[in-house]
Amino acid sequence: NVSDLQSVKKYLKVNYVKPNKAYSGVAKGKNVMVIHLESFQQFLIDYKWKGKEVTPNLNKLYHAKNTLSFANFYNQVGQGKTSDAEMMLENSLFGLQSGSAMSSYGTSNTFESAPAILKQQQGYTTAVMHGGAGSFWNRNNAYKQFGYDYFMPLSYYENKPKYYIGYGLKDKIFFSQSIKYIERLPQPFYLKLITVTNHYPYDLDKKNQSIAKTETGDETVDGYVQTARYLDQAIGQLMRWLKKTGLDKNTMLVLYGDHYGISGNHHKASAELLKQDEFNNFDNLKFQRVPLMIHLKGLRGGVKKTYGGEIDVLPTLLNLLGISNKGTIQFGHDLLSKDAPQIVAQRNGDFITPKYAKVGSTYYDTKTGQEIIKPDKKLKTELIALSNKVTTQLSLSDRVIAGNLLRFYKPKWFKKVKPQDYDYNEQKA
Ligand code: GP9
Ligand code: MN
Repeated sequence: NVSDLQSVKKYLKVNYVKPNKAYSGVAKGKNVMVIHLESFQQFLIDYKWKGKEVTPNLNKLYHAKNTLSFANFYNQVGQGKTSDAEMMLENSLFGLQSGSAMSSYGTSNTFESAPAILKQQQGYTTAVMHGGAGSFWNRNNAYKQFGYDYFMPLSYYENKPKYYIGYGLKDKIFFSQSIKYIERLPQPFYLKLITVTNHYPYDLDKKNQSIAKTETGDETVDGYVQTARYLDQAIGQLMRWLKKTGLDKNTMLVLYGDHYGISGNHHKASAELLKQDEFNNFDNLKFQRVPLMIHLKGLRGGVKKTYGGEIDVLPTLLNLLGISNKGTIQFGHDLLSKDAPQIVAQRNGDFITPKYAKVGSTYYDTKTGQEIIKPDKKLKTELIALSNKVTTQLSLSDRVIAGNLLRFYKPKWFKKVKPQDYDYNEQKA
């Protein structure tokens, strides 16, 4: 009820951090192109296999002087996987403890999402393109609640058996067919492109394999570098097109990995990939790092060490776009803020900070990776406080979603999104 919303508001007010002024509005009025890198982990950046970079295009982008890159950026998804990542990026709300928030609440809940904010505040046209089924993760309904003007799923694309693998069109085909839609989008636009080829089980047709499989002997792991390479090439192709058309000059690219590609069931193979003797639960926590890169002509970039996660993307972007998130129901913080709290929650209550980490009931020293066996009283209190902070944050976010609390939230500057205003007309255009 309304009083639940009051407690959430109070919590967010107390924990608010001021965004970094030096970056406020530096991307104002620019197009925003969010590229969802399916199952793409941070360790792939600069990773070499048999002497060759696996992802040369993304590596170049990662190190470019006009790219803000985050070396300690974590995925925070739960069972909702891709949809949890989307939920966090669009709303700065966590996915749920079990199931998918987008599936369970995406049809009926009120949201105050990125596309609606950008539309209302700065006249953006908003769209999602994805070479997979529109109903997957309930996107066709949830995007209406988020206020997306357009959603182009698979039905908008020419499909042939050889174009398609796993969950959708192969990324290169998806991007090249998306061009005609991107060209027609009124600017400024906020566009999300959801890739899918780098998805378990990492199958790829021979013709598109341009790097050898790894040799851990773990079947579910060894194809990963091949599909990651393919995704990288697709990105390279898209970036060349952006440059050719000049769109790169007024478009901010935001690339992020949604979640792990190699699950915690493959410790042995993971150790081998990382050339480590062992791979423990703490290594697996660090394995949850995914890339976040924000690229724009003229942007003052660099590789940032700040600890953060998917929940923080929206506040960071809004600041870059010159939109204040003060008073909003967002659980993340501007990653560029000097006061960023740097406590990264995992959906199960595990966490990592620059100093400490928790997996299950075990605490670790983040710097050394050593277990903290017998913390003194002061440290123990500090660790428990961190742990409580994480659980509070998660459970308040859960309350917002399970209680549909945003329906009570009526700031002067925001008009409630009406899903019936949108019709994605799932037919070939
Ligand atoms: C399918 C895709 C996959 O449309 O987004 O979702 P995932 O299995 O990664 O959650
Ligand atoms: Mn995914």
